[in-house]
Amino acid sequence: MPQHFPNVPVIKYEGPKSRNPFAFKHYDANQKVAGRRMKDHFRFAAAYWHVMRNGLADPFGAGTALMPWDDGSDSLDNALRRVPVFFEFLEKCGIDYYCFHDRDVAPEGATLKETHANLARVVKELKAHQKASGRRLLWGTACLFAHPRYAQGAATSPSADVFAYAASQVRHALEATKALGGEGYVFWGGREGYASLLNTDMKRELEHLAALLHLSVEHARKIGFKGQFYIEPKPREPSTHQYDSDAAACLNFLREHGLLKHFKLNLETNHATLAGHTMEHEMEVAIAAGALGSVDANRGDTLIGWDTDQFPTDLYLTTNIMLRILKMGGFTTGGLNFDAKRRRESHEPADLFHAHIGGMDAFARGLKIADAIIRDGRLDRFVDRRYASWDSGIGRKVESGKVTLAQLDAYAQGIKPPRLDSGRQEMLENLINEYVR
Ligand code: XLS
Ligand code: NI
Ligand code: NI
Repeated sequence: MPQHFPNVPVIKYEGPKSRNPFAFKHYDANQKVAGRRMKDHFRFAAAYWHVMRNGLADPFGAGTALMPWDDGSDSLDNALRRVPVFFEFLEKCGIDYYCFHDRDVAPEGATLKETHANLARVVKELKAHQKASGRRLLWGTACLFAHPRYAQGAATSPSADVFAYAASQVRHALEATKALGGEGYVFWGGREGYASLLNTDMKRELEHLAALLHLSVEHARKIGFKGQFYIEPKPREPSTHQYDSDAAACLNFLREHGLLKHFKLNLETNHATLAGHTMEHEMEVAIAAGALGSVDANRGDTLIGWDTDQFPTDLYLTTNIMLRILKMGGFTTGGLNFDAKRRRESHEPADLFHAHIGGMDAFARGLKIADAIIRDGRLDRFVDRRYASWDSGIGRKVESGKVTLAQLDAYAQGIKPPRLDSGRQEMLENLINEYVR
């Protein structure tokens, strides 16, 4: 293996007593939990844009990240040199999957044709490294937000020519994803939204967004791409108002435009919190619609309120996520993609490893805790009992659509005033705390 991270060993599981910062304390890839190996529960992925391309700049200052393998240029050679570094990272960290945007891996050329040729060249390199290392592509996507041409949107731009450019990019990103055996393709809205309604025809923009998604689905069918399509909700940043603001808004949009059978959601924790929801809330909304596909694993900082994309280390968060993934029966095409970056102060290459190790260990604990809570059964039993009045009698009749409003009126007038049992929130919080330790 080449040595771009000479001071970092291959990360191994050493158990909870280990004090080695370059070891997993809880993530033991092949250990079985709830009948499945940990690695198969999580299907961890690393994000090319954060690991390789995030220089750790913020709105007030330049990047700080040390990347000795990168000459800082936007050349194709530099892009090709990054590939082996990334795969060395994946292998040392024991991460099986990755995700990328077209522009993370390959630079924009002087013409659109050259841009596509650059991508094709880097895809060749990625393919060779996937083959040599056994790593796989969880999903690909097109960056339809960084270039100034997309300043007013991509599919929702007022310019039809910009729409055509976006379509061209999606076509090539989709074909690259297929060539790499990608298991999914993501649409994150980027700048699909608006800053002012004074200059915006919202209905028309939304129809154009749906048109791009339909065209992409059709093209996927034509080229034989069998991967899952996802939409990734996010409420604001960069646009003031993003059309894909949260899970419910995305599901409504997909339903309205006849796209729900082709798409699932890729939910990101920091986007959920920016939308004023919890990740658990967003997951419940998606699961109820049979549309939870994949997760961008990170967390925000309530004291800052941006998409800070921090690594997930909170055990309540990972427990809550894993409770829902277990109940859903696990991922199929999706996985846990660390859409997360180090803090600007953590600028050394070794910090990439500390960050991912921490996220993986936090999810391993979340999985073990969630499994223990499910096996304990009290939480599920409590919820079942809370809704028991719907299992028979009048509740059952309502649920099966066998009652009229007049019959309910007659029923209500014939019973004693209803009394409620306690919701026992605090008792249940205590129950969770029996396991989160
Ligand atoms: C940005 C998004 C982005 C998507 C992929 O906030 O999270 O990184 O995951 O375009
Ligand atoms: Ni994301
Ligand atoms: Ni994000």
